[in-house]
Amino acid sequence: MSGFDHVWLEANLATMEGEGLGVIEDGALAVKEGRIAWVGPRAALPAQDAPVTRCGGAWILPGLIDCHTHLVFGGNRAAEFEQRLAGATYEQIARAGGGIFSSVRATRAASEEELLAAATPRLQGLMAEGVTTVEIKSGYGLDLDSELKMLRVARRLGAEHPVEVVTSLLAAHAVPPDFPGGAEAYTDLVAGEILPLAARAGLADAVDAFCERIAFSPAQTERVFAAARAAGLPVKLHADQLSDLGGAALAARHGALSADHLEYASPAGLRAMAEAGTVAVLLPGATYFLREAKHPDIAAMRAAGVRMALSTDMNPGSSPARSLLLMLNLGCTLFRLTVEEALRGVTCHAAAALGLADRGVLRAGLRADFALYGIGRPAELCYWLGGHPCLGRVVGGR
Ligand code: DI6
Ligand code: FE
Repeated sequence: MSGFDHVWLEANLATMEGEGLGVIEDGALAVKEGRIAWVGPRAALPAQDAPVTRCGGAWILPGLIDCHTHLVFGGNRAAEFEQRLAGATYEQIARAGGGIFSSVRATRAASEEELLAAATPRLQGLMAEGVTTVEIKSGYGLDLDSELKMLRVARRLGAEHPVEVVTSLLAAHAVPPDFPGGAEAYTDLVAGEILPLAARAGLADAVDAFCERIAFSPAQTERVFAAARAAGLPVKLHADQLSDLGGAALAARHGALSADHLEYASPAGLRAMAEAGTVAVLLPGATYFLREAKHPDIAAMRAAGVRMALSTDMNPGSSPARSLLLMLNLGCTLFRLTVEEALRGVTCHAAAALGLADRGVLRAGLRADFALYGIGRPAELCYWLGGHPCLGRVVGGR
């Protein structure tokens, strides 16, 4: 008799293992001590006497992973949305001291409790869709105390909810407008002080930066990455979102886990990413919300063999997207991803974008993180615009 803790039966499984979606119809999945202990066709399930959940033909997928969010922030930017509707551009608003800086002011002014209260429903909305792992970035503090405050809030969100939170320090998100010495001096502060202290406090799992004309140059980004390496932290990059600064190749050169956005990335940059194993994180919510006409070069990504992940980029300025399922639809509709690409983008490839080898696939030995959906076929997850087909989630076997 196999000593499982719990078994799910009468489910169709999209394991994401091997070719296609790794579908097992009429499958079974068994869990022991927080890990998947067995997965396969029900007919092959070993004799066992664990408690059973009958799924009535529901589909089970690996728990969804939102691998790029800025979901901790003060205030919101609905007023700027109105300005943009009246004709202002995102870059104009940013250069006039709005944009990221209005969120910085609101985030600095907010207490840890206030940030936590504002972020909680955003996180819960993702969880209700079947998300079991969420990456959360800092980047609206832009000073030591406020960046650490954001990361502490992210850690508390993970501790207080049945979801795994992974943090990225994004102190190099924007140069504070009033900063003496400008971008160079602020880069010194990030690389010399904020990053080492965040690392020492155990608050950052990775380091991110925004390499862009309105943010940090490639040389400044490299200094931040050098500090990350010294602190033993992996890196990722907001790369080539608004212009081609060679961010994709820079990320690849530094062995980044991911390079994200990539609207303007060159085919050569994408090839460098494929060689380095750097995942391309696609953020169609930002493309859509900014009405960006330039789309990431999916054909070049396919040709290069870059793994593609898909994420909300949930943030108050460029992608107030609170639904990862909606991003599946946008990824397919705007970028012409296949259903398989989109679903891998929020499971196994999203796990790779976070450097997590223990999830994203339904496989014995991995974390028992999965979600159940009341759908007839996996394509439904990409097809509906809105709606909540998620019937339940299991995180770490619970
Ligand atoms: N790129 C983005 O799309 C977000 N940050 C970044 O580096 C936008 C952040 C914001 O507008 O608040
Ligand atoms: Fe972002």
